[in-house]
Amino acid sequence: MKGSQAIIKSLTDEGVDVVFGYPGGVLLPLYDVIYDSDLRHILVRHEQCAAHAADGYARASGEVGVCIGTSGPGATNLVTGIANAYMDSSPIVALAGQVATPLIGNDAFQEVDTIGITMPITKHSYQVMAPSEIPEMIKSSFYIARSGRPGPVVVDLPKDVQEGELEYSAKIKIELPGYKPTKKGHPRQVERAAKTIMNAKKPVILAGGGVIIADASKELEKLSKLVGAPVTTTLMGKGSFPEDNPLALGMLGMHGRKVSNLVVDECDCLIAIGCRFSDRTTGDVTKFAPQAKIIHIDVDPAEIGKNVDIDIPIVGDAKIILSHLLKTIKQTKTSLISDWTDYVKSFRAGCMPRLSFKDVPLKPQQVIKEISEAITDDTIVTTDVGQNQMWMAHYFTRKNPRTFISSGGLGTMGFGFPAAMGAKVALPEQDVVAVCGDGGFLMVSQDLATVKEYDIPVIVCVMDNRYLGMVAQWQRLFYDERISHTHLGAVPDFVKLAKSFEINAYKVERPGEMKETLIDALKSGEPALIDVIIDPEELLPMVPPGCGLTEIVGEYKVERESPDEIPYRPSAQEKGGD
Ligand SMILES: Cc1ncc(C[n+]2csc(CCOP(=O)(O)OP(=O)(O)O)c2C)c(N)n1
Repeated sequence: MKGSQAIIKSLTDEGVDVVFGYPGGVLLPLYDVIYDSDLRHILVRHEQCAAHAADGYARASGEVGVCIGTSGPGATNLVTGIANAYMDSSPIVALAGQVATPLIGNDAFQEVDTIGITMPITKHSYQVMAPSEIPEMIKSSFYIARSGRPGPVVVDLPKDVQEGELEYSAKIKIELPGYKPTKKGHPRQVERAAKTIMNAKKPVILAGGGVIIADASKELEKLSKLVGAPVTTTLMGKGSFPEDNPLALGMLGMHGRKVSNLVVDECDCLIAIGCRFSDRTTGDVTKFAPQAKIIHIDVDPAEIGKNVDIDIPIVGDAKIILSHLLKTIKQTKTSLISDWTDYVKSFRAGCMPRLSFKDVPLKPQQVIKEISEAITDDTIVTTDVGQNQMWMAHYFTRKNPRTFISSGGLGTMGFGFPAAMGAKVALPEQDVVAVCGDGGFLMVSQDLATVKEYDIPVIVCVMDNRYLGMVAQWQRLFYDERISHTHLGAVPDFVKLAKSFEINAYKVERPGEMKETLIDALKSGEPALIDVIIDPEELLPMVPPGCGLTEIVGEYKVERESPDEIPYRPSAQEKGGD
């Protein structure tokens, strides 16, 4: 068969039934095969949206998402989405067209060095130089993208390789010397961790996105219950632990919940699972969890000790390691439920943020409260980047994994809407709502055409403050309120913009309107945009860059109980355990 046919066959053999793409000259052979294949191709209106949609598809479903872009500008337009997937460990395969092999290196029309550009932001990249390499390279790409710590893989496809002939054999053996992700944690390390947890008086769990990727939420809940440890999460870990559990503290870090930041400051044992201790999570690392022994469970050995010194590293799959840890702790038969748990629960109850406001323009807290009332626990919510994202991370609560999708590591404005599109394509039975800022949404608004043409009923809520809100917030707090180039002005009218794409659109301005409008929009079964006019002056409390987690500025005063007031918790040994 032809190389282009082998590409499609390899994709369908991997179980791919949908791709997000945008064609071009060097992709003509591939698109000619797509024309009458069973593969569903969604023509986005910008390649960046193809990559984000593939990423949203992957995060919602746990399956590899696929995007396609042509050589040169098509490939460079994919780059932001690839980097975004890389930073957040999301499994996507990006197929990029390339000029014909004899032209590579000639600065041919629409030639860029896609492999060179994407090498630092991919888990792996392949340039296919002969048609016969296609089946193995595509199979390997999917294996690499989804195994170990997931991530993006680029496959660079020269035009003549797509046109050439090969013998396709269904029996493909992949050989990846040196790539053997560790799954089981080292038993001695697991034992050491179990002992440390048993001896801790004030344990806390920090759950990252790795818990969701490893499908380890049940094990996480069991561990929290067994040892009485409260759970805080990173942005990526939101949804890994039900936030209605009295031991759920919410997000940690720069824009985290006060209770999380103070409890991590006080804990004597931090069990970090599937997280990478980003600066947004830790604040000043020299002040991070100063009293704690830190246990770090992660599938990627490169993360151990990268940002924070670790006392007990355990490399492997979070689900497998947590099961092992649970078994080891249970064998000691010591009750670990402690006064610390009660203390944290009451501290948490005293720190719950206020969400009800009657103000006009609307307070984002009120909007988020109404969004929460309009949706179910299964609704997938994506966010964009900026204040809208941090408000959602801070005030909005989630119970289930894979229901909160946000751009964590790269912080990519323009992610929320196309990611929602991808999530909806992956899971059409689930409601999908994107919460975006006005600046970020405008970066990708052309893809309203895509959701219209393909009837992808996502609801976009534009938090319309006419500012690049998060940057303006920093200008207000740290640059003497000198609002330099962050005011967006009066255009566009988002309702008119949506209507020009024949998308249903609503404006929300008063308390009570958001809930009703969102319920109606979801019921309609059609894509919709809700333009939510919010207070442009609203600030979220935060830890200034370079400060420790307790140095919160903004709305809250830091009122810390003295550590002496924390009830004493006898160690396992003192209780007669081992
Ligand atoms: C592509 C990109 N460009 C610039 C930034 C820097 N940045 C971070 S937040 C932000 C403001 C976002 O404004 P908006 O989308 O209106 O959301 P808001 O903060 O008002 O909720 C900017 C410019 C970014 N994160 N991504």
